[in-house]
Amino acid sequence: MPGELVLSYAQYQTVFNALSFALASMLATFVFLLVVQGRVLPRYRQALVVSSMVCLIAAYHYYRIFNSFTEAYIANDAGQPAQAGATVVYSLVNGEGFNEGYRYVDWLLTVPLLLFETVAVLALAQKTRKSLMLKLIPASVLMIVLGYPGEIATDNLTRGIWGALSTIPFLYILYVLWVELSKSMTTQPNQVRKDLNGLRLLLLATWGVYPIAYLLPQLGIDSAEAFVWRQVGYSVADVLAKCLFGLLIYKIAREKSFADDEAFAAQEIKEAPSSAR
Ligand code: RET
Repeated sequence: MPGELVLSYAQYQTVFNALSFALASMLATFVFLLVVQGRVLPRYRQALVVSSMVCLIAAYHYYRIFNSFTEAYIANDAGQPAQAGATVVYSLVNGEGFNEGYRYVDWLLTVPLLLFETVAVLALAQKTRKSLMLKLIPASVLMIVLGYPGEIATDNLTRGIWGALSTIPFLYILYVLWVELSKSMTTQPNQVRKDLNGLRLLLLATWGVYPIAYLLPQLGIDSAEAFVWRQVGYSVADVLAKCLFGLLIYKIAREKSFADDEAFAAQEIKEAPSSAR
């Protein structure tokens, strides 16, 4: 049972700080992506709006996850000041379990939106876009819905079975995205092509962290350690997959705006100090 987890002072602080870091990153990126809307052509703005929505949705969920964590674990020496290195341990308060469900609800909303923004920034023909979304969105919902029963399972066999089922749509999404991004790369300007390649690698590297973090309990790692590293893994991967990814989408949208419209590029370059180009 997760209720039996006991965290050391350092383990508690590690999770606390990882969640706090993720919350701050989501809020800051949300504001940034809203403010820079006018720095790209209108046809790319939807990708940026969706990207900032992803960060706001995630910020809300990180706030809930953070509260759920601090309410679920209390110091066993409540009342005395905690000190680094002291033998303070934190255990779950009965009945106030840590809710892992927030992450899955978050992914259920943000993963389809992330896929949408990726396809939107490519500015493909309407028909191609639609057929891509029809493949990617159901697959992403399936991936998350199949992962959840395993995440809250208390035995490794159940966890493994749901994890394996969830991996099928996961691999399908990566395959479709890889092929589509490669196809559209051939028709893009040079710098955009480089950035799309970066986007592709970032996607592969960060999305790959989720199944690994999920697998930790299966690898025979102590359950408190597995819990801590899973929280850190999911949080860092979320910051990369949402914030860094959103910033890269902005960079691509801006480069494509410049390539599409010389007058816009000239205007922007005239107004911006060289450091902001
Ligand atoms: C689960 C269950 C185990 C198997 C796999 C998983 C994949 C999860 C992924 C989540 C991606 C989330 C993102 C969120 C950012 O907003 C569900 C952990 C394959 C890939 C990108």
